[in-house]
Amino acid sequence: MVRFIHTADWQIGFEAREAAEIGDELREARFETIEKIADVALREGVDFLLIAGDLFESNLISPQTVHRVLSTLTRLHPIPVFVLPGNHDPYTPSSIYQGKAWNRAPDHIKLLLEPVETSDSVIIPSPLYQKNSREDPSSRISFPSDKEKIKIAALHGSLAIEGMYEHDDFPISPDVAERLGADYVALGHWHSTFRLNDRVYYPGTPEPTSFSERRSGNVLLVEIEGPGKLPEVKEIEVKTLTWQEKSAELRPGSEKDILDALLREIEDIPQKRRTLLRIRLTGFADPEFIRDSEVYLEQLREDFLYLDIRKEVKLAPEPQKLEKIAAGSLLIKEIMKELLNLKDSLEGRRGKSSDESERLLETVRKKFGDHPLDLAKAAEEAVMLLAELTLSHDT
Ligand SMILES: [Mn+2]
Repeated sequence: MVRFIHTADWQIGFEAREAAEIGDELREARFETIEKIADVALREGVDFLLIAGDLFESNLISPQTVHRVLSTLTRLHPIPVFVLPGNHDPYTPSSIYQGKAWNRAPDHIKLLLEPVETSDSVIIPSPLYQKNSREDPSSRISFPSDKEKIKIAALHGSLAIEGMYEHDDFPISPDVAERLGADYVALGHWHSTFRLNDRVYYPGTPEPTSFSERRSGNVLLVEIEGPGKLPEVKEIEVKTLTWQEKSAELRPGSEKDILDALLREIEDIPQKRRTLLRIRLTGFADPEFIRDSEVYLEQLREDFLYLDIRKEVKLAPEPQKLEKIAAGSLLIKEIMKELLNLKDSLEGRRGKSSDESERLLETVRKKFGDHPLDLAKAAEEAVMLLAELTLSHDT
């Protein structure tokens, strides 16, 4: 039986490009989080802690920072800590793992360059030696067939799932567990917790690094009864800060209701001082409303650790302006009329549009946006965009 914590992507020394002003707080939060990971490991009495790459943000981390990480990991003694070099901290001649600070690590902290064995398991790593590669890191390793131990592979890279990886980002074939005959494949690199199948997992980064992460902030507690048995994997939340994105699509005429609903949602967010909030406004609104909304949104700034307001709202032209534009060109007038008719008829009988309007709308959708479920909205947007294009062309 083996029981261990699988984690990765601690990114200690985090550069925090997305929220640079609070970089220090973000870097500090990571230390708070790794202390929590140590607490979990001690509380659960695990056999070892496995860090599957990118413990450090880069190979240029200060000796003081390295020392701080080592003192947290020293708390685990004598529980072994296995550290795999990832693409952020590859094992190069100038690697952080070849530096003086790291070399003072006590013996229970072990760099995974070669296979290691515990009483019931064998861990085969594929350490990274560079920042990018088209080679599958799992292609370099295999398990000895004579071992009657639980087989664990430690890899850092991107599962080669169509649309989810870059070709030079250490692509890992999704059949990795079957191919290696591994009981468990401990992956690192993706920042959200992700289960590919019973035997292949990403724990994700224990401390979020971006608004785009949907499922970060966890470590995995893995238990495997014996060779060939299915792992039992439990997700444990350890994050210190929360990155949240709230968005609303404004519609002319109902901007206020939409914004109010958004503000109520934001009001309900717990632990605001520990939250980074991004508000994204899209759609159309009149200029005065956009100015007013700024006042409301700015008031939120002091409640949150960090606030990023993204206004991607397009100005909604006044009806008179639309008429004026239409009067300026017969062609535009015709197109607008067509689109507005279409919008009206679609709003009148939602979901029962004729083949002809479906075809026209299909063209509109391809050109102007992706609203497969709301054809009337697509038509309306097309009118707005047409007006906008014509306006900017005029001036
Ligand atoms: Mn990585």
